[in-house]
Amino acid sequence: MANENSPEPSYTLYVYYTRYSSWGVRAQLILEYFNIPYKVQYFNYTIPALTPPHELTTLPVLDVSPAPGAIASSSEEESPLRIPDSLAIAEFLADQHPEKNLWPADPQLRALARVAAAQMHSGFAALRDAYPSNFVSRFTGPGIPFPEAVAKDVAKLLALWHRVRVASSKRLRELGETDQGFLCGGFSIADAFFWPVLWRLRSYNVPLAGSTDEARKWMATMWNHPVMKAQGKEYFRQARDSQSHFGVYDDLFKATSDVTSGTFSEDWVFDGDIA
Ligand SMILES: N[C@@H](CCC(=O)N[C@@H](CS)C(=O)NCC(=O)O)C(=O)O
Repeated sequence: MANENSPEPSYTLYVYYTRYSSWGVRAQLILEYFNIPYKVQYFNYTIPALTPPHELTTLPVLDVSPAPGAIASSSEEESPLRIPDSLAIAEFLADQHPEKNLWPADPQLRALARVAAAQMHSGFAALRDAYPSNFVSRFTGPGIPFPEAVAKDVAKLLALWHRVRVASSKRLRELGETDQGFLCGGFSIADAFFWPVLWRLRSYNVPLAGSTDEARKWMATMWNHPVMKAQGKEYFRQARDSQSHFGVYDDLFKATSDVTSGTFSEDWVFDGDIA
């Protein structure tokens, strides 16, 4: 907690417009959910004036400036700590704010959450490649590709959410703790890591027929939570600014006659299915 004796460092998040972001949005959601103050600068690599400077090679990047009053003896020491990876950002914030439990406090739940986040961080390549993150856009129709590798990733994802929810509910019962319905009970880094995947399922009208009640309840918990709803509003706010447009993603199926391209309404509600 910030106080006179331990002033907080200040955070600046550099990200592509988060309405399309699959990595940076995780860091932003963690900052937002846990109410950690930060500044944000959005970039757009399709508009020359809005591309990130060369020293920001991959985004997201979190710059951590020393707390006011921290004395540095040279300009080099005054430069911010630069963290260019969403998982490393999440871990740093968890270390920096232990009282906020960015990871679950219980070691067993924490292990479940870490495994889930690690799987998302390094897996699901077919799903990610096929369906770029795009919060506002809605694509429907038989022309949306659903190759076997993507179907396998979707099945794996739904099974992972089911498995983690079942194991967490059991552990929370053993501990006598309230289950808030997130992957490991309370919202954690693990949930943030899957947030942009939820949009992918929504944007590309992915069938959820293989999902269990547990997996669907988790999806509903995410979609219906006020913080995630507020973030949704932020993505629509970005969409009203032409500087945020990545035409390449919005026009993905421009040449495909059996895909209808549109946008979601801001008050869309998850009712257990996407379509
Ligand atoms: N593992 C990284 C992946 C970041 C990533 O691939 N970022 C993309 C944008 S969403 C990027 O900057 N790509 C440009 C590049 O790799 O040069 C993370 O989690 O932060």
